[in-house]
Amino acid sequence: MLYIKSNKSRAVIDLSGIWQFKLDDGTGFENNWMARPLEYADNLYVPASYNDQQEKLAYRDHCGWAFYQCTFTVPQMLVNNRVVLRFGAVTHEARVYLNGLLITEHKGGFLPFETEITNRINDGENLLCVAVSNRVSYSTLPVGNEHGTAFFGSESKDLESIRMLKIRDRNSPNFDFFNYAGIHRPVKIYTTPKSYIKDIVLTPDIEGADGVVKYTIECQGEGQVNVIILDENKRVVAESKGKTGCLIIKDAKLWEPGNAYLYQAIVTFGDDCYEQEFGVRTVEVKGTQFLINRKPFYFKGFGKHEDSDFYGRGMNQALNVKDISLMKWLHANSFRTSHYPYSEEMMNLCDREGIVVIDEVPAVGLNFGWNDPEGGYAKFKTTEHHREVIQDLIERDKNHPCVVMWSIANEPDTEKQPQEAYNYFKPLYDLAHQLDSQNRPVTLVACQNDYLRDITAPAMDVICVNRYYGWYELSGDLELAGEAFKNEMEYWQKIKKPWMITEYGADTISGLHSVLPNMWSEEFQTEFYRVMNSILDQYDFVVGEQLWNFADFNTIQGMMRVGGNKKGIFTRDRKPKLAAHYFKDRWEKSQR
Ligand code: BDP
Repeated sequence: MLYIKSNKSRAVIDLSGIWQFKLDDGTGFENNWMARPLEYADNLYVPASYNDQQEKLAYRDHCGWAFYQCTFTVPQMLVNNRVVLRFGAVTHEARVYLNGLLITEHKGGFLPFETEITNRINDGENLLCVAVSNRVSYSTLPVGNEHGTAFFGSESKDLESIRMLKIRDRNSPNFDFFNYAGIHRPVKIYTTPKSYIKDIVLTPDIEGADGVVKYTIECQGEGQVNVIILDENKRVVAESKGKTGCLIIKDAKLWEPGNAYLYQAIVTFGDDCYEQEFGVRTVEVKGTQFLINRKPFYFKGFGKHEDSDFYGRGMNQALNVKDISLMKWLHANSFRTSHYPYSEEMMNLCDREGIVVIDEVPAVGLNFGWNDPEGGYAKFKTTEHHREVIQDLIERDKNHPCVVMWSIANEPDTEKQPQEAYNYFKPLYDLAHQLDSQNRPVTLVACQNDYLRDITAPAMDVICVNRYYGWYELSGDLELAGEAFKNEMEYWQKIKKPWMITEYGADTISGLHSVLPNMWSEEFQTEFYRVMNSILDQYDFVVGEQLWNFADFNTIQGMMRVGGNKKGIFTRDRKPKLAAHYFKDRWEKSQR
């Protein structure tokens, strides 16, 4: 799916701004709220989560549908074009109504969707209504507890009335980040000519000093395809005709981590044209190495979240710019889009800034129910949707040079019923390979208690593991934690595959200090990393360290979370903790 751009053949209308918003009271659909202006609605900003925009418990704790509305008018000069309505992401499920009629529905909160509205728009003002559900269940990704109810009380008959009182519909996410919801990414209307370019697939390779770019252009309607490649000085460096072909860029400048170089493929088809940026770079796994442009690459970076004050999980471009700037300050080179695809705008920025990305689908929470007879993957009704999100992610991000690996899940249970887990994930691993014309490595981020039983993580191209020795296990005892970690590394060494740590960390209250490394203090977090890193440094098969987390982030309330998850090396408002200075020094001096 192409990103939205305005150019000489395409126009864009951005619907970002203040929309009308109202939580469903259970009668919204029945009373046709979609068809007329919402009564007693609030003014909320789009794109952003609705949860933190006003001081309302109901906004924080809502479970179910909510309604958004805005109006728009398409300028007369555009109406002879094909007109498309596109959503960057609506979390987690959307039903879209135009002038009272359902025009599209979408499941999944982190990927774009669009629908043509050419013949549906009125001459004058149009009423757009988006119903949004934040429910997570056994069939959504991320996964939530099916009933979304809380049970609290005793099974005893005497207490029946108390028990009943405590049961209510509520969100019960099976993941450690706040279940932010709403219209999270831009809503835009764009036009194309009636015959138009539908998709562009670029597959770069390197031969000697040259870049070799295979291409496929998908078009709708009649026309001739032309492709020219421009370098960063807007000089034509290659040209071709036809829907498929191969372009040679002589003495190509490579897209390198930390040193991005972007070419533009200018595709024309009849009256339509589209400029697709891309980089010339290769990615492969060889032996125990991860190679970018045939050179060993070592990941230094983070697991992150899209999470900030007021916006919640809504796109925040100033913060994206800030985060990349902080990464560069730290001499980091990469992050994983834990635990869902990030905005297209962030991916574009990473392309330009040379930040390397592990691109993850929203498959988090596939880790309970193993011991009940109906449990395991039979309990999750996610297989089809899991295929869809892998397909849609690759369709969206295939041309990004910053993406070097796909992650098909975070911390699924891969050990209690190892064969069942393998049977679930192996076809998804194969699917990702099959769909990606660049054939990037595919991984799954594991967190086994008993790694000896796991046959899924070792079947991936890179073994990615999350570890919390010293925090959740062997809490506070860094000496023993180091020994346990070392012991485990001896096991992984024998598997002879590239291996990286994709999460390790300790909750840390900014400003809490202690001379000795006591848990929750800034000194402990720093010491924790020193101990773990000293072990990582002993092994050549380790291809990266991505700590958890870049910054503190919001979670559900719970006794393990003090105002959210505090494992950031930055606070939520991006103030460094001691560990940030430690990593800056480590990565600056790193020879890997
Ligand atoms: C890991 C999860 C991550 C959590 C982290 C933690 O992948 O989402 O936030 O643990 O507990 O298990 O901090």
